[in-house]
Order: sequence, then structure tokens, then C-alpha cells
Amino acid sequence: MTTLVTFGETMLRLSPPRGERLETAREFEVQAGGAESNVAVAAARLGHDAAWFSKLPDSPLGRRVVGELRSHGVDTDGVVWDDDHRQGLYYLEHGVSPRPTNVVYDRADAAVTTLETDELGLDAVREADSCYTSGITPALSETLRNTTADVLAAAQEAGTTTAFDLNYRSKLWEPEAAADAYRDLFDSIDVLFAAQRDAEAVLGREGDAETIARGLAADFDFETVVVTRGAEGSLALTDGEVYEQGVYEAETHDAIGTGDAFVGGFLAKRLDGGDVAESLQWAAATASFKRTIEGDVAVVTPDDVERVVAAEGDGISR
Ligand code: KDG
Repeated sequence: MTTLVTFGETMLRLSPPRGERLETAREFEVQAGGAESNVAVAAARLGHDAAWFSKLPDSPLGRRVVGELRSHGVDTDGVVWDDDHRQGLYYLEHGVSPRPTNVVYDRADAAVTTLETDELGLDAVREADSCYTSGITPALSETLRNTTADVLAAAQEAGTTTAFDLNYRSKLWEPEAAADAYRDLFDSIDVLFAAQRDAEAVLGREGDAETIARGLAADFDFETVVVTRGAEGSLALTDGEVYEQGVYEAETHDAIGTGDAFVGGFLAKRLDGGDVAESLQWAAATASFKRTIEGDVAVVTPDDVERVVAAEGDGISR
């Protein structure tokens, strides 16, 4: 049985060689990248049956996305193929101090923005142990906002654990619009992942990570709230208990997808029957491992994660 189903947009990511700029580069490296498929890849590579649902153009570009995800072991049988819309792209110029990393989206009218609930096989979502999407998905179109609500509600009603990362993207919408959409979905979410900066800037939460987690759990009845704090580590609240986790040191080669690797590591360990503390540890270790790898996804094995944890224990709590 599929243990994890994720749902969202995957783009092709085009990045010039390091040290070159988008406006002058003659070569681009091409890879698939999208928050929800990044989570599916991490979970698949950590030993789970992970499936990814979306809609893609029936073109070489859409097939390239599917081919890449399959190469990591992700089940893409639920992908809906489309003849009328395009493949979303994003351009990534890697930064180097003092020049910041620059992301340029070229994703308007992507096939996924037209994905309606009726086109999806919701049975797979109902039969899975866990269903994950992020705040990027409802940001992409009104249609997808409705579909996201339907998918999460169907999953939760069927007893599938639903997980959601706020993943606020300021290039996609304003904080007020995001907050409205999030609040509409919160009733259907069991496990919430929130970067502390998103909880503050979008949901107007104040205080330290524990205060934020307790406030969100009380207001929206989440089973588990995980608050991430970048280099400061992370914290999870479940059944009133708080668990803290430091970061594992890593030499950062490519930070894109670190948050998705964190979620993938957490869900994978939870699906293995790990408790929240162990799952946080796997989340942090998978995230740090990802930072050493070029591309959106964590090309990782369970042994890699075990080694990080064994070498550093609880990580660095700052
Ligand atoms: O978390 C990484 C994502 O930001 C990247 O894959 C692109 O999905 C993406 C998005 O919409 O920003």
C-alpha cells in the first residue's frame, strides 16, 4: 500500500553554472523541483511507497518531470495528463556573498493550475497512511485552492493523516490572502509544519516557537505542530509535550529544498513507527544532508541519515 501521497506542482528548475548570471548564462542545468514532490522523493528514498499527484502537459517537458521522479522511486501513476497547458519552470541563480540567490518563476498557466478534484483518483489518497501538500498549492489558482481543500478533507475523513507545510511564497501571493486560504484548510490538517517566520509574517503569531506552537494547536486543534527556526533548530508539540531538536552541521552546497527534506525525513520516520522526538531527529538529519547536494531533492538513504544522527546525536541546539 502507498504509505504517503503528496500533491502539488513540480516545475523544471533551470540554473546557470555557479558564478554565472541568469541574464548572461549560455547553459542551464535542468532538474525537476517542487516542494511536494521533493517530500515524496525524500520519503521514497528513505524506504516508503510514496506517490505524487499532479497534472502535467503531455509533452517532453512533462514526461521529463515524471521520469526524474520515477528515478527516485516515486509512484507517478496518479498524474493527470493535459494537452492544453504548459509546464511550469523556475530559474535559479545561485548566490554567493554578497550576491543573493535569485529565483524567477515562469509558471503562470501551468497544467496543474487547472487540476480539478474530479480528475483525481481520491481512493489512493483515502487508502494512504499519510497525505501531504503545502501552502504553495492553493496559491497557484482558485481551482487548485478548491482541489486542495477537497483532497485534504477526503483524506482526513478516511483516516489518512494529513500534513501541511505553510511554505509561504511572497512571489505568489500577499500574506492576507495566504492566511485566509490557510485558515480554510486548517480544519482538515493533522500535522502542521510552520517556519517561525511564516507563522509570524502571515498568521501574525508572536512569541517564541513554543508559544507559537501552543497557540496554533489550541486554536486549530492540530494533532502535532512542528515549528522550524532555521539555524536555531526546530520544535514539535504533540499531546501537550514539547520536543526540541538542534540542527546538524552541514557544508551548504545548495539550500533549496532543505525544508522539504526536513518534512520528508519527519514523515518517513513517523511512518516507520518512530515517535515525535525520533522523527524530528530524522527530519533535521535529512535536511542537513540535503544541503550538501545540488538540486531540489535529498538524494539520501536511511544509512546516510543514521550516520548523521550517530555522529552528532541531538545536533547543535543554539
Ligand atoms: O522548497 C523548494 C521549492 O521552493 C522549490 O522546489 C520551488 O516548489 C517550489 C516553489 O513553488 O517555490
